[in-house]
Amino acid sequence: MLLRNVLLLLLCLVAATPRSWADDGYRLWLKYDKLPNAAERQAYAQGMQFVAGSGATPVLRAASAELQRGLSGLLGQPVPVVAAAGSRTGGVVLRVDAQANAGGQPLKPEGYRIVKEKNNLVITGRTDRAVLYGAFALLRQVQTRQPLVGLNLSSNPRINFRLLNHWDNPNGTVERGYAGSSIWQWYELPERLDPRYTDYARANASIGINGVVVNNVNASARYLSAEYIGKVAAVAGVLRPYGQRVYLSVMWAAPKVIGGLNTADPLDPAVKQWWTAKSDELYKAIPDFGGFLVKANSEGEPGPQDYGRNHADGANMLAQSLGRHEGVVMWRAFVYKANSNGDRFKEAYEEFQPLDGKFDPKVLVQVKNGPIDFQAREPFHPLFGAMPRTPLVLEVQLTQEYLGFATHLVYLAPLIKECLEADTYAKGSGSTVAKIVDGSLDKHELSAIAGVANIGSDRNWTGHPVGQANWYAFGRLAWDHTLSADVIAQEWTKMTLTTEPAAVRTLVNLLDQSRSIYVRYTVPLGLHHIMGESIHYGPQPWLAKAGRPDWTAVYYHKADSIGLGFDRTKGGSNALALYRPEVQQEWGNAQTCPLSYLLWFHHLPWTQRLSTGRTLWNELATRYYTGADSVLWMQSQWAAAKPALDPALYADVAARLQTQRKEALWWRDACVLYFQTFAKQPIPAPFAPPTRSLADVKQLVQLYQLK
Ligand code: BDP
Repeated sequence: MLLRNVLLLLLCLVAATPRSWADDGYRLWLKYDKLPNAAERQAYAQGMQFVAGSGATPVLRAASAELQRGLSGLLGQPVPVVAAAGSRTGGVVLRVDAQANAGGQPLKPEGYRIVKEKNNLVITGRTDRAVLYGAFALLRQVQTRQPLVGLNLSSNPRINFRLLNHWDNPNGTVERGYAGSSIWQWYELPERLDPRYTDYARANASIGINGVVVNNVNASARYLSAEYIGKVAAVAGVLRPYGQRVYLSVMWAAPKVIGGLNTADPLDPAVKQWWTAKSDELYKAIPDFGGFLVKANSEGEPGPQDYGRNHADGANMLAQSLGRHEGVVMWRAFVYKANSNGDRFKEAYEEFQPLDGKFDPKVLVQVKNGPIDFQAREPFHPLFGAMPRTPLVLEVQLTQEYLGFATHLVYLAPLIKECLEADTYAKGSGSTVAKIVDGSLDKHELSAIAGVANIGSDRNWTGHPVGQANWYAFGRLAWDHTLSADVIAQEWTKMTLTTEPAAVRTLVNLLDQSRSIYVRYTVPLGLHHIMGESIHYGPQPWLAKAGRPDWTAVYYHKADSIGLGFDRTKGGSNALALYRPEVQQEWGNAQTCPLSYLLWFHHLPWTQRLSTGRTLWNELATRYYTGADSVLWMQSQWAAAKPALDPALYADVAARLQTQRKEALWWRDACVLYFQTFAKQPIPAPFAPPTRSLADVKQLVQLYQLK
């Protein structure tokens, strides 16, 4: 009796206790918490009483399991999975249909359609993967609280290969990773499969990512050993039901390092044979292996040039080694010669553009969004629009190497969109980077986009909770680059943070502004590459000596007593000549060049009057000051949303914003005080000069360089 009473009491206590654990961010945007409004839940539940049509393949089983999990959570009642709908109606039906189409147009293999049919919601597509994407799209509708009445939703991906690139090493470190260590536990694989791999795969599938390069582009040959192929195959097995293939970054010299050959010359028959055998071995273990990513003859990595061959020789040999297998080779164009004394801006173009038309049909060339290296703002890479006969992969960086690590809140969709929407004029006006990347401009079958992952072993995956928005936004843009940064921010906010309308508006505005604010207090007016040496954190505009001249800051900003900026017009390095005349015309003239790119292309006098009415010096100082003060505005916006936010999550971001403010001041003071030594002008009113000296700030920065 006593025991029964105690048990009863315990039960009551459990039932009465409000959810007491903090939101640790692990569930990302797939939270599936019960919708707050009972009438709304009721309305959804009427048409979602069961999930049917799931049994046939692992992918369909994954889709129905996700729907069951998601809908049960959101609607607060069990939603059973049944084998077939039979005569029942009022449920969600999954259907693979080889004839599936939308509005009379055949769907692409991964495109889906959700339509009402006899009181059921039918998710259809030509493949099970299409249905999986449709399932997540339906969940998104409910998560973002869209009405289902009259729902007729269809969507095709615009880009074929939508990949995350992990810069993860075999020892568990992540190059430029700021969210803990690697999620891949290589030492435990293949025997133990961390449950986290499945949650990772679910998250990727929910945004349409269909491929994962598991290892760093500065690759270890170890991944190509029989032992590691077994480990990679185990990971592939977890990702497969979620529509994702694995790819490997390869080390060019692998035939020497692990193959016992004395050369890695792509034209050497023994080398070719080695790669062919290796590809066969890979496909035996991983029948849907995606292919290779290669960083060659770049930053000290080996490559075909070591043998007097060019990038096409290397890429083509590797592509041919894939033989009858389905995979592709993504060959990176991130190269800049050793001992450059010209303009690094031009180097990738000079090496790759002449190779257009010389690549095997299975090769794609992977190009970073800008010509230097993932700076907070770059003009689009001039290779876009200059290699019409080669499919180009757009590579963007989600990990915030140059954007404040996991400390600064920076929503990256505006950066990615800026590049995608840039007009190359390759085939007249409207030849955007997006149309080059999705293959539509030059009629390529293959198309791909890659995001350097910001994911690690941190419980919340990305370190900064808002880093999750960048993973999310990348996937959504990879699927459909016409979506706006704002719409994506709304989706993510509602799914991840809150659906309370006023808070959503505040938070979305905060996300939308965050990248331009970061640019303002770090690299305004087109300054670039003035960050801390090697770790790439904090300001170091005075950096004048490094391993190479183009690793310094002074190489890029060229401050002197006359003015500031890199002259890339005809009178300077003439890098502008790599762009089409329309672009040259706009950017080549300091009067018409957008202020955001001004110092990328012009060396202007401190006293030059800009379109804002201020002189260059005054505008520069104004931007540093207003940029740093905008972080106060960011703090106030975050605080305004507090009542709608999980308390632990609120506190986490609020604390990071304090660091961000501190470091924005640090950037401001470092840059205005340093550039003032050249401009020799006062800080313009109404701003007060920094209270610390340049020497003070330098000392701070030096600390970060200490090992
Ligand atoms: C640079 C990173 C370096 C990468 C390189 C790359 O600093 O760690 O290896 O890019 O993309 O931005 O290969």
